[in-house]
Amino acid sequence: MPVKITQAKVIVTCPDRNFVTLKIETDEGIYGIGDATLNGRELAVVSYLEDHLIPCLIGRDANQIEDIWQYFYRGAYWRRGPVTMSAIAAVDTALWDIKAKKAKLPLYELLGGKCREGVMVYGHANGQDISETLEEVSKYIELGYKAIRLQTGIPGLKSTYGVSKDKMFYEPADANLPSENIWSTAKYLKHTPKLFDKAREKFGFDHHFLHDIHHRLTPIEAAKFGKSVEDYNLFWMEDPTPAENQEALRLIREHTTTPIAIGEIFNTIYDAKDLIQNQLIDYIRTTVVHAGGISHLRKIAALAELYQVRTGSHGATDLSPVCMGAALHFDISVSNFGIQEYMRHTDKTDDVFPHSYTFKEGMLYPGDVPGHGVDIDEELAAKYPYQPAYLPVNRLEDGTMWSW
Ligand code: GCO
Ligand code: MG
Repeated sequence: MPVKITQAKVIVTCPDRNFVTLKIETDEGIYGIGDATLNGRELAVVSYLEDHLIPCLIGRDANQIEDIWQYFYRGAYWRRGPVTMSAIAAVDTALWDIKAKKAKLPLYELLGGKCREGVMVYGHANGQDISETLEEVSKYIELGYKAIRLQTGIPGLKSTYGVSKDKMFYEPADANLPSENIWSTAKYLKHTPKLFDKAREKFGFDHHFLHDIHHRLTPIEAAKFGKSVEDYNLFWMEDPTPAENQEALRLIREHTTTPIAIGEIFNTIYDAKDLIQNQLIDYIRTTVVHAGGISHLRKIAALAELYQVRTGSHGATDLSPVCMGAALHFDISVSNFGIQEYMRHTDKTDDVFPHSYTFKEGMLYPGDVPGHGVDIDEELAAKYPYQPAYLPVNRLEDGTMWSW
C-alpha cells in the first residue's frame, strides 16, 4: 500500500551551532527526519529543499526511496555538488526513517541487520601545545575511548586547524565572516611528529591514534610526513592533500605505509571511485548527510568492500545528531566498517535532538527504537534562530591563500 507524502518542512535551528533538518510527514501519521546541514552554506540547502525538492515530493509514495532518489539525482539534469547532495541526503534519510518506523524496526534491520555489536568511535584531543594535547588524550582514555585523534598547536603559528578553546565539542565555524588562519608547512612538518613521539612514549601502543592534515600538504610533503610517523603506528592520516588531484595519492602511497583516509567533502561515489579502485586510500570518509543519504552511502561502501577499503565516516559537530543516528545504523550494518568519528554535541543541541544512541567504553550503539532513533523538538528548536557562521580561511605566512 502506498504511503503518501502529505507535507515536508525545513527546520533551521541554532542550539550553539546551526542545523538544518527536513521533516517529511505522511498520510499514515508517520513522519521521518533527515539532516541537511552544510557548514557555512546552510541556507543554500534550505532553498534547494524548499524551492526545488519539496514541491516535487508532495503526493509521492514514501515507500519508493530509490525511485525518489533517482528522480532528484538524474531528474535534476544538474547533478552532484554538496548543496544538491545534502538536500537529497535529507530526503533519503527521512524516507528510511519512515520506512523503518512503519515496519516497527530499528533501521539497521532493514539494512541487513547488525554486523557487529557496536560502533568504534574516535574523539578529538586538541591542545595549544603537546602537553595540553596529551592531557586531553588522558581524558578520552578515562572516558573509555579506544581511538583518539590528536592535533596540536604549532610554535610560531597563532592558530592551527583542529585546535580550539572548546574541547569536547570543537566548532570551527567561529565568526559571521570568515576569520583568517596562518599556515606554515615547514613549521608543521618539524613539530607534528614530536606530538606522536610523546604520545606513544606516554600512552604506549594500545590505543588507536589518528591525525587530520586538512588538505594542506603537497604530495611529496605528505609522503614525507607519512614516513616520519610510521614508527608511531597511526590508525590513519586524514586528507593529506586536496583530493581534486587524485593522482597525487599514488605518489604518497609509494613512499609510506601510514594508512590514508579521505572523503569528508566528497558527495558522490564518482568522487571516490578512482581512489577506491586503485587502492590509493584505506578509509573512505563520506557521510550520510553530504553524500546523498543512506542509499548512496551504501553503494560507496559496497564498492569499497571489493577493494578492502573500510568506512570511516566524518562525524564532526556540524553533522547533526540526526546524521549521527542514521550513520550508526549504516555503520553497524556494513561489513567493511572501519571507524566512526564522534565529536560530541553540546547539551543544548542534544536537547533539541532527543536520540536513542548511547556511548559506552569507546563505542556508540544506535539503540533499538523504530527508525533511526533521532527526533527533533520543534518548540525548542524555534527558540534558537539561525546565526550566520563561517568556516575560517587559511593563508601562508606571506599572505598567499591556502587550503583551509
Ligand atoms: C573532521 C573535519 C572537520 C571539518 C568540519 C568542517 O575531520 O572532523 O575535518 O573538523 O573541518 O567538519 O565543517
Ligand atoms: Mg577532517
